[in-house]
Amino acid sequence: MEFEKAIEFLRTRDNFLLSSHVNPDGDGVGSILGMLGLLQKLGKNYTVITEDKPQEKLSFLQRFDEFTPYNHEMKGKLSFSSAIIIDSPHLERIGTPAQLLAKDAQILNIDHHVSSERFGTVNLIIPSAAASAQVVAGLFDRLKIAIDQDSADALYVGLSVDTGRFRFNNTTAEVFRLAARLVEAGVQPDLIADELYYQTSMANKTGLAKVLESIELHFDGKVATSFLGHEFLNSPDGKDVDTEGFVNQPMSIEGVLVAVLIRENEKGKTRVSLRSRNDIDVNAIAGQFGGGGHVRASGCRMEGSIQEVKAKLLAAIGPHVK
Ligand SMILES: [Mn+2]
Repeated sequence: MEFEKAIEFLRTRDNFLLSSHVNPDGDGVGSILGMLGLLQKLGKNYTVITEDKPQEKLSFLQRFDEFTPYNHEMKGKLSFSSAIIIDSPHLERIGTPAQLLAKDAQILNIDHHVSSERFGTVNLIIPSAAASAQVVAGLFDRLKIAIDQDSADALYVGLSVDTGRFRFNNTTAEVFRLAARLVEAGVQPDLIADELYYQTSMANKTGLAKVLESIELHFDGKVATSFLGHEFLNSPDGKDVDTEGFVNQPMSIEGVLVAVLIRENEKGKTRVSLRSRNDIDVNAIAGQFGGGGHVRASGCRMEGSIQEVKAKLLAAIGPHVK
């Protein structure tokens, strides 16, 4: 039913604004680029505007240049009465491009977040899907349109990123079936993995080395802490470092149940990432310090030196691992 309404929306409307959440990730970008392939087949016109320019590492995808970052001159000049918003649980999460929606704008909301606010006129929300890319692939199928190679590459990126490289517990048989079809459509998994995960900067390696060096084990090896100090983060190398995924390093030590990465962005101001296994609730632990997230992945901001922050965190984590 949701698919039928979405298809009617696409068939009967035109001149779509496409957008996703701020700092669009591999799934947001991949899903939009896949959607562009579909809209081209349907002979529709579109404009892609996001608050931020997507990550440069995704620029190998065809049609990547269709992404335009929002600028204030657009306001007043551009007004869209039809929009397709993908992979964003709330309308506010798309940021500034929301100002380009006409008062009576009709929105097709495509997503897989359980927490979706279903803000669209038509909501195509499939929480059992691993990625929004999987939902977009479902649109191709129901329209009986073959997935072209450029769209296949883009959808594969969404699938790979949102399943943590086909590793998280959302990596279902359905995900592999779609991945297999995308490979049949021309996707080369080795090339895409290389672009996404094996083309990082030297600054990232320097940062990673510092994180590895800082790892300490506590509570009989059940908790691993790590950190990056402000001296490094504000150095020429540190400024460009992308710390996404660094917390997986202490987490991937045998026996570790809770991993901590403390980023001291400025002296005395930190951002903490927490990960866990065995359903230890790091959402609750982060909540004690005003943060939150998911049961197995969360974060918070804390004030104090790295040593002080670490001591407070260990006191909070201790009861969960004893
Ligand atoms: Mn997603």
